[in-house]
Amino acid sequence: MQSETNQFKPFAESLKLQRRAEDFFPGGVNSPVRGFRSVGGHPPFVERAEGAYLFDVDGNRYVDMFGSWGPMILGHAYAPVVMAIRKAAGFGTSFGASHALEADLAELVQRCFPSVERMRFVSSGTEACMSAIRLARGFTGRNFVIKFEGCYHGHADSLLVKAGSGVATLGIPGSAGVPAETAQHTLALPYNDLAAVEAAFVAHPGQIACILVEPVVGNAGTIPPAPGYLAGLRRIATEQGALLILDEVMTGFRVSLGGAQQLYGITPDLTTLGKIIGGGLPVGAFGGRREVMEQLAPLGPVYQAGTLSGNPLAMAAGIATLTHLIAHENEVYAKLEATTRSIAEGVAKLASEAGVAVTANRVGAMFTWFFTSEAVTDYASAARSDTTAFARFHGRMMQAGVWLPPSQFEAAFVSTAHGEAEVDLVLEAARGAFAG
Ligand code: KE4
Repeated sequence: MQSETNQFKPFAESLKLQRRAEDFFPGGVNSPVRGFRSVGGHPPFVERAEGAYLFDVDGNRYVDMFGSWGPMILGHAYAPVVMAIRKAAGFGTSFGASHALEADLAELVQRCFPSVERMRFVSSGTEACMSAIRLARGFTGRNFVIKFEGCYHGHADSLLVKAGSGVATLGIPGSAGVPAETAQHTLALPYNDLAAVEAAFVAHPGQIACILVEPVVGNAGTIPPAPGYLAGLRRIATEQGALLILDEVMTGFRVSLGGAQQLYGITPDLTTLGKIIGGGLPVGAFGGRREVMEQLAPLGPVYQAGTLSGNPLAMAAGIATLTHLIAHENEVYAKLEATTRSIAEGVAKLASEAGVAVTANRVGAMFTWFFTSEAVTDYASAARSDTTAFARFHGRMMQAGVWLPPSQFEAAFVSTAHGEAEVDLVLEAARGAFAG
C-alpha cells in the first residue's frame, strides 16, 4: 500500500525504460513471464529491493510476493548474504578451477538432503533438470521421460512439452523449435493420477528412464500432491527400474529445510535444486545416488559441464543463505508457515466475503489464489481458472503496492522478512481490490 504521502505514481520512468529495453530484448525482457503479458499493462522497472519490498524507478514501493520466483526466502539484500558476496568478490569473481567454497556449499546441501550422496553444481534450474534426465537416460539406457502437465523444469527442448510457468502463462502448447523427434520421448501425463503412470509403463515396457516431477507443483500455480501420490511414484519407479527425479528447484528449502522429500518422506534417486541454494545468484544443482552420479564425466560416460559452475560468488551467497536457514530452522519455518497462512487464507476469506470465487492452495511458504470455485488438483482444473479475474485482481493489487507473480499459473512466495505489517498491507490491498 502506498503511504498516505505518496499516492501511487504512474509508470513514467518505467515506460521509458521499457521502450529502451525493447530496443534490445524481445518483449523488453530477459525472461517471458516478467513481461506482464497475461495480466496486461507494463511491468514496473525495479530500482532496488530490501527485505520484503521492491522499489520501482518511479518511487513506488511494493510488498514483494514472488521473491525473484523463489530464491529470496530471507528477503532482499539480506546483510549476511550481501557481505558474503562482497568478501568473495575481493578474491576474484570466477576461477574455472576448483576451490573450497564448492564443497562448503555441498556439505550444507547434503546435510539437508541426505539422498544427495553426490552432486554437481550448475548455473540454473534448467541446467540441473536437463542434466538429470540425460544422466537418467545414460544410467538406464532408456530414452523415454515421464513429466506431468503443468510442471515446468526449465526450457530444455525435451522438457518444453505441456509445460507450466511461462509456457502455460502464454497459452502455448509447448515451444516452436522443438523437433517432434525430440518431444516424442517425453510422456506428459496428468498430475495426481497414478493410473496414468502405470499405463505409461505398460505402453512403454523397459523404455522409460525416469519419472520427473515437481513434488509440489508450483508452475501451474501451487498444486499439492494427493495423499499417497508421491509414494506411488516411488513404488512404480522402483518396480519398473526407472529413476524417480524430484525437481526441488522451487520446493527445496522452501516447503521445509529438506524440501518436499523431507516433508513427505520420499527418497528419490535424483534431486534437482536451484533458486534458494544460490541466495539470489545463479546456482542450480543435481545430485543423488552415488552409483548414478558416478556415471557423470570425468568418471563416467555421461557428459555435462559449465564455465561458471561452482562460481565462488554464487557459492558464497548460497552458503550464507543455507547457514542461516540451518541455524534457525525452527524459527524460520514456523514464521514462514504462520505468515503465509495468514496471507493466503486471509485473502481467500476476503474473496469469499466479496462473493469472488477463489481457491487457495498452499504448502508452507508457497501458495496460489486460483480464481475458480472448484478444487485445483491438476493442470486441467487450474486451467479452468478465470484468468481475466486474476488479471484484474493483479492490476488492482499492483496499484495498491502489492506485487503478485504476474500469472495465474505461478506460485507466490513469502520470505522471513514478511511480518505482521506486510500481512496487514496485503489484506488491506485485497479488501480494496475485491471492493473495486
Ligand atoms: P531456471 O532455469 O529458471 O533457474 O529454473 C528452471 C526451473 C526448474 N524447475 C522448477 C520447478 C522451476 O520452477 C524452474 C523455474 N521457475 C520459473 C518460475 N516458475 C522461473 C521464472 C522464469 O522463468 O522467469
